[in-house]
Amino acid sequence: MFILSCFRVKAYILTCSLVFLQTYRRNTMSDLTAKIQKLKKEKNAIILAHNYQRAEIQDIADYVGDSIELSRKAMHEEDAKIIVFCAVDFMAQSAAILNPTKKVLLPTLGARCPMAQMLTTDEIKRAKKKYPGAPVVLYVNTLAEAKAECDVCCTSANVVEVVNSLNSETVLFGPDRNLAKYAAHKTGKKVISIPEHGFCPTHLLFQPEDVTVQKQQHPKAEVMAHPECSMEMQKIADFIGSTSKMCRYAKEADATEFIVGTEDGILHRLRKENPTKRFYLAYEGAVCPNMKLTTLDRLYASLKEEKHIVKVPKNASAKARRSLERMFLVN
Ligand code: CIZ
Ligand code: SF4
Repeated sequence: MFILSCFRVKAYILTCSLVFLQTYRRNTMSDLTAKIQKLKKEKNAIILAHNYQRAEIQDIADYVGDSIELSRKAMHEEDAKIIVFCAVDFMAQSAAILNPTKKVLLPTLGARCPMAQMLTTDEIKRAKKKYPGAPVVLYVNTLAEAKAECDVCCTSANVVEVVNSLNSETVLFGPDRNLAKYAAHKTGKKVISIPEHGFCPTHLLFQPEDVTVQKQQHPKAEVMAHPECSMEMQKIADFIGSTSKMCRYAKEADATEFIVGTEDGILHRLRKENPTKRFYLAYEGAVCPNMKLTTLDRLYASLKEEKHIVKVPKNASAKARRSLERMFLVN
């Protein structure tokens, strides 16, 4: 009896501590949110957030979207003096390239996309020599110097249209080999990956076996997969598309349950936009650590100290801009 009482007292203390911590965290978060909102007005800034950002960052943002939606938003922004880009390096770079009169801030310097680092300019030059005349299409997940070496950029939302727009049956494509295979499958063209094995470490985590387990628990759920996933994952998916396309598909589909094969941040948006539908991550660990580096604290510090300003070397910027603009002409 005595032991049971002690156990209950301990459990009670633990519950109280957890409630206290949660309330403290909520209060801190709402304090920070209010401070960010105030600073944003004072500094005439807008906040753009990628679909893979933390829920609280998405909630405070003026606009949430995928890389092409955010690039368009940044490009057409007229009023704001500062654009705080809550995402990873290459996306903020695109904003700085497309709207050079604005101060573009990346809240966390270390927020780098590992896939974007996988393709060097030397590798592109070598591939061009090996396949003379073949146009080079680069996923926007590349650094400005690489974009400067290509003919046109694309995103996962418009890759098929971009590859189809080229008057060539052979296309060099980098850095994501899965997106290259997806493009080849959809267009019937020969799409050569540069480098041969570029990949997204987060999307690589999805395995068809995990989907099988999820399917047993949610037999009516449809499977959505990102084209950065392996071909095995793409083969078992009911729908393959970018995050913006997944959002549209989930809204319009008759299905009410979905197993989602992309980074976990998208669940927040999917659930917010479809409160009556259910979404399950195909693999619980599919979290991009780089996207999650941006926290409310860092966003606040970024706005307050106006750091870290995204700077792109002039020469690379002008050429990369041309590759991005060509993409916008297609779609
Ligand atoms: O294009 C993007 O924003 C990325 C990296 C993923 C997606 O499909 O939205
Ligand atoms: Fe890069 Fe993959 Fe993270 Fe997107 S999810 S930023 S492609 S590592």
